[in-house]
Amino acid sequence: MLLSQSSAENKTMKCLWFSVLFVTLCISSAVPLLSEVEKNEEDWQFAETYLNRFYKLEASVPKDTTKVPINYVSKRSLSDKIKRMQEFFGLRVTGNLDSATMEVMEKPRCGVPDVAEYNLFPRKIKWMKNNLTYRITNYTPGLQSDHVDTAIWKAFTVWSDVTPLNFTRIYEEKADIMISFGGQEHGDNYPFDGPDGLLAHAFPPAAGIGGDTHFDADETWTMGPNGYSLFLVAAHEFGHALGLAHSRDPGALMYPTYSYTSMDEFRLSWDDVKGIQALYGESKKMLRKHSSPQKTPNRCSHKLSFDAVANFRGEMFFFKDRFFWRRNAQLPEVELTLIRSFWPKLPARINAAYENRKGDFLVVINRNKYWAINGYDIMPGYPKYIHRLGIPKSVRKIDAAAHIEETSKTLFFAGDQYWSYDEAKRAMDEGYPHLIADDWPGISGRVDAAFAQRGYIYFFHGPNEFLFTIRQRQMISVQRINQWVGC
Ligand SMILES: [Ca+2]
Ligand SMILES: [Ca+2]
Ligand SMILES: [Zn+2]
Ligand SMILES: [Zn+2]
Repeated sequence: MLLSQSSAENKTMKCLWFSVLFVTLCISSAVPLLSEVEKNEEDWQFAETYLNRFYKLEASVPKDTTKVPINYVSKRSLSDKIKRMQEFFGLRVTGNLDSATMEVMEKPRCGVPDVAEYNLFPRKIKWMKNNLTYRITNYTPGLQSDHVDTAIWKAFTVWSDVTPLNFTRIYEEKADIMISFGGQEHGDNYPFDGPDGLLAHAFPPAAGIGGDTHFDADETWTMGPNGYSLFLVAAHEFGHALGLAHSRDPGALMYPTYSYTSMDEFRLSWDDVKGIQALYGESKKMLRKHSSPQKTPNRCSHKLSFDAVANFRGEMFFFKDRFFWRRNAQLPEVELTLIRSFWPKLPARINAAYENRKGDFLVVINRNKYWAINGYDIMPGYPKYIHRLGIPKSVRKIDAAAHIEETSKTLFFAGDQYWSYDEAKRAMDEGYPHLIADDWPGISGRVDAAFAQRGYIYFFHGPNEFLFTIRQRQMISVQRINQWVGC
């Protein structure tokens, strides 16, 4: 299976080295990502990345970057870039991410990774003082003023917690960071665009307009998951106001696209902390425990382990911490994505997952609850408790799950035991649990993740993967898991 995947990858790679005009020939076999028609968050993120990489439209900004705000972009403002890209390829110019456009985008993206970054600050631009002032000059109708004050203050503490920076609010005269809500043209010749699209922008550190941060007054600003979290967008914008550019780390606050986390759950990533400390140094203050930075998993780490592994609609998903890697045989790059950017309502982490192919849904399990997912949607009625499947209530956490298509059985692993659930009969098989070690000789104790395919079952434990035949229960190979995620 691995062999056929890599030969498909090789073919794709070769296509890429021909001129762009041949791209359409190579992509005819490209499989749709998650579903045939809908173009959603993932597609838009993908397109945004593509356009920034291949259509360096930001290059048209003036040399003096302190006079140019950094836009926080979501969907609509991409449409102009898409139009230019469609013109170039002789596609129908719609400004929409239609299938033909997506297909063309899918190819070039694979072959030229990591070229143009979002680096809008070629020089180190920073404040030459650690005590900065801010002023909130107006409010937005949708959000109570004390909520705005809280969100803004919390957003500053994100950065003051990890640096020697102090932020003091003032109520009159000019502050270093002037904060305002404005709709459309709001006085700086960088108009906003109504709901969605541009959300906010901030000017890099400098006198005058430098550091100033503007929020689009036409957005639905909130303190929670609906609309846009003012706290999250403000924390991101203040990163720019302090001199940070965008990050390519999908776990970073300074990643260019918006993905919801609650104010209480929020933590900076190591990438953000490294970035800001490179400018201002470390904090002398005690790091608050909950604010210690989060790491983004490294696919090449010798200590890499997976939380859960599942197939879904022909792609493989490897869950790790807040993220998953997605492996598609047609795409040479294995992409790392935040779980929440796909499924904002899921818990931040997943313990086990499996595909129910007949039902065409993915089941993800966190502790003793499970969710059924169809594409980007959580199916109604979830989460449910695993005890409803017949697993004893004493089991508080499922470690791994694997669905065997041929027999319609789903195996649930917890500790050193496992259960076999008959999906056709919707009942637990008699005689379970069994000890994992009894039935799968060579596996001692628990497993991190498992998945089954074409008569084989893969167990993951720490950095190793154990491959068994399902019928004979015979171990065939042991391998490092890094190869699955492109290392
Ligand atoms: Ca907008
Ligand atoms: Ca697991
Ligand atoms: Zn930004
Ligand atoms: Zn502005």
